[in-house]
Amino acid sequence: MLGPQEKNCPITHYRKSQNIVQDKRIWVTYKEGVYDITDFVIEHPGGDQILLAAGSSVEPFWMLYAVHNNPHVLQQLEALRIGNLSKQDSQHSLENMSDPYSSDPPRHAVLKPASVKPFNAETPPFLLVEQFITPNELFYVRNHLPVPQIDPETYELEVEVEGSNKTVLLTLDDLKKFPKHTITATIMCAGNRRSEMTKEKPVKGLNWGPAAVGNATWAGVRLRDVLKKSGINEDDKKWKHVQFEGVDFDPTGKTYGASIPFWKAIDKRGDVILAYEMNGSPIPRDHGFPIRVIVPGVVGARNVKWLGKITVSENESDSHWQQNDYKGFSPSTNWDTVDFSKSPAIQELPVISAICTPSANEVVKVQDGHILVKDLGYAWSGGGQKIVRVDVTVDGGNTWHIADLDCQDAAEPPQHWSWTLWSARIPIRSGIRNVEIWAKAVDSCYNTQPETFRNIWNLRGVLNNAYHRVPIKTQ
Ligand SMILES: Nc1nc2c(c(=O)[nH]1)N[C@H]1C(S)=C(S)[C@@H](COP(=O)(O)O)O[C@H]1N2
Ligand SMILES: [Mo]
Repeated sequence: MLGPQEKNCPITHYRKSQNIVQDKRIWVTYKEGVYDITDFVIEHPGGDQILLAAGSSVEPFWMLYAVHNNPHVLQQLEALRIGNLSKQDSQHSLENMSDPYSSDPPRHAVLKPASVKPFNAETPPFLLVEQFITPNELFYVRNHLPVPQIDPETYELEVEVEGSNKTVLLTLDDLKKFPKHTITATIMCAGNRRSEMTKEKPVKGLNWGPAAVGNATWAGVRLRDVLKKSGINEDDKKWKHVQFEGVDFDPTGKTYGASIPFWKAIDKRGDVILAYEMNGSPIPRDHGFPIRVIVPGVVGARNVKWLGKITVSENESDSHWQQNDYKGFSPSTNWDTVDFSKSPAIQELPVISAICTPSANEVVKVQDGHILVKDLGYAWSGGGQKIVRVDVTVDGGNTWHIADLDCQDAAEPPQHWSWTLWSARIPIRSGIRNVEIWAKAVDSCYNTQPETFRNIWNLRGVLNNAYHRVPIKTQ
């Protein structure tokens, strides 16, 4: 086997740029094989997750990032094999492995997973638009790592003010002593509707349909109150960001993390809460039990679950998910040219809508020359903007019909955090059997959706807000 000096090597020598300086070889093992992945890493500057396994077996990492454990990757790896472990060594590595997902919670059977380990699943679209408030057990789940097991009796949230040597520890009881604040807010994954963008040109990421989104009533304490109690002066210009860390972690001990701008965290009207309830119940384990930050109007990724630590800082979170993911790029940026440091992290999401029923190729009845679609879809805009109109067409935009906004919160912008559910009665010319319904929404800033994915395509498949188009058959 390879000596210990190689074992300690590689990660620190890796440079994430075009001019990689690589003075040591990087190897991993898989089952009994030993593989030299140095050239692979140099040629794939984005594919750095394999580096987590450098110097050891990739199996524990593939148990975490199960998407990489597929025939295509195995084939690539096979080409890099440089030797074999002794029988004893490979037996040893297998015995030391246990499934980090074995204590994940049970899930409702209607949540059809896009990936199981980590668990990711969206609500069936037709159920999504049945209710203004998405029931907890149907709410989409987006986990990057195993669900941590947290004992609420011993749980403590750490609040750090950078540079002050001061940390405050708050138990669940301490938190519940702050005034309770309740908001209804939509949470949406940046990758919602990615499956449509990827048809334009392949993108990397989970193949979400239109239902990686949900609307819930969240109750907890205002982040603003907790920060002020921790000695933060809201007018102090020094503070630029508030960072959050979950207690879910990868095999190197790195936790999930993200940050939001300080103004959003401290603003009276920002409504950021440390939530302990979701729709009147303790937050379910999949959604962040016992405490999760809810940042209304802001992309799902910043709504950190299983919150362990808050840091008030001059800097953004340095986590992978803040720095090297969840950012938008030009349609011409590819994996060779992408520079994550050049794009800002996504915060407020742009206006979006989706048709949830009928589904593609469903047969819809024509009555009195119209199709009547109840609970057709949802529309939402980030930044607390409200939906002011949803337009629908079945003739490629020659004529637009204004949808009925059936369900909408009374809150005014920029504190309108919930989605709008809408329906429409659309005239259909007689004899036409195949039609495509298109929908687009307009928000209270008069921002609207782009017509196609062509000019908003981005390599990570985020911000998928082109007109939603659903082909149906009429009868
Ligand atoms: N600690 C932690 N927080 C997290 C995540 C995670 O993996 N770990 N996923 C984020 C992402 S990308 C999204 S879209 C939302 C999903 O929230 P949900 O699972 O409650 O729907 O949680 C965010 N918060
Ligand atoms: Mo997400």
